[in-house]
Amino acid sequence: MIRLPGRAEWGGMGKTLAAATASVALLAAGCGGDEEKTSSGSSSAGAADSAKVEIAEFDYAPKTIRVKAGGAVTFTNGDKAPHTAETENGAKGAFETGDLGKGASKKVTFEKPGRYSYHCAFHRFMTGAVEVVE
Ligand SMILES: [Cu+2]
Repeated sequence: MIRLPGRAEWGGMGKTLAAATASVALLAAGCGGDEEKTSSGSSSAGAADSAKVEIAEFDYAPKTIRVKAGGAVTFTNGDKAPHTAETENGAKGAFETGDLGKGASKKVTFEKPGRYSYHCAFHRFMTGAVEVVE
């Protein structure tokens, strides 16, 4: 009979711990959802009709660029090394700038909303994304 309260106490603690873990998980899930809502909500308002991506030191800046549907992104290479910006073969909304030498630029128009991940054909570690919003 003396052990019973002890057991009950442990049971209670277990429950508390489980509840705490559950609420942490909920909190994390809630945060992710909110963040996504916030970013997509503010994205269309902040998106421009045209945007620029500068290529320098084997990187795209900014890494993710946002434009309105029907808008254009101009890719300009500031490196001595040639670069491209292109999607995977067969990707939805595929595009490619072709080889860009130093100082060269290419304007790409995006008609359909979506996220277009791209990379450099010569340097696969160079990656970026264009987000096209309504
Ligand atoms: Cu490159």
